[in-house]
Amino acid sequence: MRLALTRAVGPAIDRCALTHRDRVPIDLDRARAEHAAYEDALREAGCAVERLPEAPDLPDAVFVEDTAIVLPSLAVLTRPGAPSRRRELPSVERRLAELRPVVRLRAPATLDGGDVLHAGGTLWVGRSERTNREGVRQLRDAVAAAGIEVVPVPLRGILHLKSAVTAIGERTLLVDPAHVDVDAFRGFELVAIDPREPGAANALRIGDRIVHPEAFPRTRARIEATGARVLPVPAGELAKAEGGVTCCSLIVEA
Ligand code: CIR
Repeated sequence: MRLALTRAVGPAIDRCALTHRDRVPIDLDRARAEHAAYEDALREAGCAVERLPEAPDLPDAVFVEDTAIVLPSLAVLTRPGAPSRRRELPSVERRLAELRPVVRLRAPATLDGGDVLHAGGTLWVGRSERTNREGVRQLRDAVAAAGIEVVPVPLRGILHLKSAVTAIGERTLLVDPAHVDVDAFRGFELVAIDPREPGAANALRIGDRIVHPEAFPRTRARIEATGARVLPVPAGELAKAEGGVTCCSLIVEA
């Protein structure tokens, strides 16, 4: 079974953390409708969707991806780079501890799950404003026993690594070369986003399906040209909170 852990969009979303975007009003009803459509896409991709407890006073709690790295043999609870987000962790830890042994990152480490791309048996970790050197080091220690390598990747002008690179196949990555040096990913087949669609590099691969924002049809055509099957979803309101499709779930192979 494949489980997708999500969390409802909370009423405080308007007070979300922002790094590379200006604050604009977020329509809560529309954001909730988008989130429901996203959860439907997760179900269509074969996931059982389970919501974590609501966290109405935590603006960014819908972006559950940042709180943990879930691997087959363990889960690593992160220490998000934005201090406002650390209160999201206890409810995630409680649920993950029922599913996997959980290892915690500790201060002074900071690391957001959005910076961690699991591809080709390696964890590629963005060195962003949210993820520091100690975060990379502690993650490397945590997964060494599982035989997983950790490779840091420099970023330019973007929140997280997975805002710029995501997996759309076993050995195929969707990339935005404006924000990451793609030479880091030699050995993968690289599909660049359409340059008229900034933000299109964040895709969520679940089995043979790719959940991807419907606002990027040109990039969708490039993904489909690889033979992948895309599930387009509305994602414009949560994008105003600097969130994408990977951010809103933790996928657990149960
Ligand atoms: C934040 O800045 O932390 C949130 N407003 C957005 C987090 C998006 N998460 C992700 O890309 N993994």
